[in-house]
Amino acid sequence: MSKNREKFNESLKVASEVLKDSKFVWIISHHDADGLSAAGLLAKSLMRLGVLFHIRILFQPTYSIISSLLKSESSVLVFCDMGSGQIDQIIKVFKDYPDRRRQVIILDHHQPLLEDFEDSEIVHVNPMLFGFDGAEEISASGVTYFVARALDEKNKDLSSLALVGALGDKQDKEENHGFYGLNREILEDGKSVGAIVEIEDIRIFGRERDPIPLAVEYTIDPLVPGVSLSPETCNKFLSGLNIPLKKDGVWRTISDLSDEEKQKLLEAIVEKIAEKRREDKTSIFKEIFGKEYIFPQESRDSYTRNAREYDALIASCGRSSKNGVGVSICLGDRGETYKEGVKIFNEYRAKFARSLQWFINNEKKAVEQLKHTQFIDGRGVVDEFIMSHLASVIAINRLLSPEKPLLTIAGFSEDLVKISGRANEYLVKKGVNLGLAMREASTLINEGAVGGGHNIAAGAKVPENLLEKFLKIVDEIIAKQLISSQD
Ligand SMILES: [Mn+2]
Repeated sequence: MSKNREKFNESLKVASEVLKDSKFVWIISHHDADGLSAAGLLAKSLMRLGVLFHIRILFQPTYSIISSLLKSESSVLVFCDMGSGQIDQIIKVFKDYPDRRRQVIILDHHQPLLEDFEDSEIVHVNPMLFGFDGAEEISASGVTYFVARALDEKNKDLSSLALVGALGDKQDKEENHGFYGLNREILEDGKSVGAIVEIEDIRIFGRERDPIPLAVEYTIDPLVPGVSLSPETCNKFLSGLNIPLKKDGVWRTISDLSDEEKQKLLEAIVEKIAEKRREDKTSIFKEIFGKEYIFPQESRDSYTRNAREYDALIASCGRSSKNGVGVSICLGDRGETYKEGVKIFNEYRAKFARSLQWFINNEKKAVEQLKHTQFIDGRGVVDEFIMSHLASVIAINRLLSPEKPLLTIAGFSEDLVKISGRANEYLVKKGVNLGLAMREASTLINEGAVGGGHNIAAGAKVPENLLEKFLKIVDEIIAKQLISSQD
């Protein structure tokens, strides 16, 4: 489908006009970094309009949640980062309860369930309807940003939040970790009003703020084998480089280093990764060097000054079930709530580092091999939200064989387990579609299992007593996908 910008703009205009005329708006959004930034961005633009709002952060909207939300007094409901996959449920509630018909706006970038339907009370804003790539070039925060910009050009300063959301959904897909398409347009807006500065540098967490040893120790994207996660080995590694780590008794940061010193550090890191991964150094270099996005209005010591750190901060709030803190930070709180967010982030970071260390120490024992898949059972060791994050970090750093999809298992509720699946581009090319496999396996075992997602990343929730059966069926389905794509 070719890109139709005009149609996309029309849908933005309709949404913005509905918002302008409203008195009270319910914002319903997702609990990940993209969802939290989208909610904050919309709330901020409504505040500027003088429109009252209420925010509810969800994991997934079900029929009963949608139905109870539509019961509320408010005349307008906005779904952010969700809704396109639940349009059938919204229409069903409208049909089942005609008195609950309300004006609904959907600001989403996921695959739409229904593209053609007639209902003037649903404004569907999704760039995928108009030929744009919702997986890589625009997030829900980006869609929300375009609505905010249609409301008032002055909202261009909110472009920074839109990029935080895009990073939350891993949309820095250009080779140098930059943005393309609609996200790039948002970036240009941000630059034009001085809200965003784009630079190229070593991509190490805390580059403007943290003492160098701390920054290097906590680097996990990419992970520096034998250096990250351990203060002792990290200090040893750094002292071998002969780079002064303090100036006048004060810790230096990555951004304080001279070009020569940076080069030295960069080469040493690439060397360390190359020892473990046996990949060519140019491609490793490309992983660790690239675009950074700075928000100059934020103070130098704040996590919210760097887009990637902002993303990590609010994502940790979502993963720790502290959505309110995440949204408040997006709304601009840099006082007490911000401090609470930093505390949550530090606790999360330490917990995550322990889980990653657990995996690295136990790799052989932790990973079980099936014929066409491999899985890690983290029940009782790693909690649900950390487990799916861990699956991503394992995949990014290629810590396991790329020849088989990885499934991770974590406890979810009393009798349900949560399964996260990660494939890679190589497997997708060979015919693997994890989303389909998870959905099919859930349908086959029936009895309370649900699953689905994208070809490369998917998830399922399965009754604990059927886990073994589920894994076996997924393995068989993957085998079939591999064979049928060879024909
Ligand atoms: Mn999203």
